[in-house]
Amino acid sequence: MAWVFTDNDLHVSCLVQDLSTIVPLVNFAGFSSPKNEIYMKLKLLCLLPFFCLADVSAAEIPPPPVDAPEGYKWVLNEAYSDEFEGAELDSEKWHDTYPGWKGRVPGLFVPSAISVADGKLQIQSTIMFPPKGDNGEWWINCGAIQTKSQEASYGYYETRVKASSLRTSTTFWLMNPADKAKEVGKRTELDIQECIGNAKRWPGFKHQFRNNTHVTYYDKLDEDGEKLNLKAGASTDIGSGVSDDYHRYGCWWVDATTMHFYLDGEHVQTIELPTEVDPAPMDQKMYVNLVCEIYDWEFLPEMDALKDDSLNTTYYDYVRSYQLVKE
Ligand SMILES: [Ca+2]
Repeated sequence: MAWVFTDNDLHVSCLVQDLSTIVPLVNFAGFSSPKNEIYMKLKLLCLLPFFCLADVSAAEIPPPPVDAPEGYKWVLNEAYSDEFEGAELDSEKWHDTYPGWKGRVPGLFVPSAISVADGKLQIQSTIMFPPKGDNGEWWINCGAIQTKSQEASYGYYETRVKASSLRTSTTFWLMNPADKAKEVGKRTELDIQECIGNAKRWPGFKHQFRNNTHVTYYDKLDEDGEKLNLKAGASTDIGSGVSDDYHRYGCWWVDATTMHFYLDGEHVQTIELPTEVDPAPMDQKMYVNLVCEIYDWEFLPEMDALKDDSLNTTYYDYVRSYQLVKE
C-alpha cells in the first residue's frame, strides 16, 4: 500500500511503501511530535533520495473518483496528463504559450512566466518592464500552456491546483482547434474551472468551482444577428478561497451532451446541453489549456501583488486525463 504525503506550501510529494517505514525515520530524526510537526519533518526526510521517488509513474496514479461503467475501465491518457516532475516543461507534450492568442491587454502570455519545479507547474504573473507593444499596452507577464495533441475526447479530466492571489485567472479548459472549428462550423469550449484568487467584480470567482460550456455556431445566428452561442454553466462554493489551498477540479465529459463535475473527488454538478439546435453540441476533439490570464471585465491586478512572489504564482500539481476502454 502506498501512502502519499503532499505538502501544499513547499510542494514536496513523496511516496513510501508502508507507514512502518516512516516511524523509524521519524524516531531516528528525534521527533516525537504531533501530526503536523511530523509532517514538517517528513518534508525534510523527503529530500533523502532513497526515500523519495523522483517521479510518479502511471501505475501509481489513482483512477478517477468515478467508477467506470460496467464492461469498461479507466486508462490514463498520457497526451493530456502531466505530473509536472522534473525541471522544465515537457516540450513534446506542451506549448509554453497559447498559439494564436497573445492574451488580453495588458496581460501578454510569455514563456518566461512558465516554470516547472518541486513537482508543480508554476505560472507567475509579474510586471513586464519595459512594456511591450506599439503603445506599451502589454505590461503584465501572464502565462499559458496548451497540449500539442488536439484530440482530447470523452473521458475524465482533472487538475489539482492552488490559484495565485492575484486578480488574474487560474483556469483549466478544453477547446477545439480553430481550423477544425471553421471546417465543422462550430467552436466548442469546455471550461472545467475558471477562478480568480483575488476577484473583485464578481466575488464568486474567488471561492467557487466554476464550470462552463460554450458552443458557438459560425453558420447559425441568434435573434440579435450574432453567431449563435449555446452556453451552460454551473458553480459550486468551495468553502474557502481558491488561493487558500489546493483543490481537485475534475470533469467527466461523458458524451456530446452530458458533463459531470467533481470537486475534490465529489460529484457536485452536471451540465446537460440542449439539443434543439444541434443533437450533439459538445462532440468535437479538443486540446487542453492551463492558463492564467487577464479578464477584460475584471479590475486589474494590484501592482504590489504582482511584485509579491508569495501572491503572484499559480501552482498546478498535475493534470490527469483518462479514457474509458472496453475490458
Ligand atoms: Ca505534481
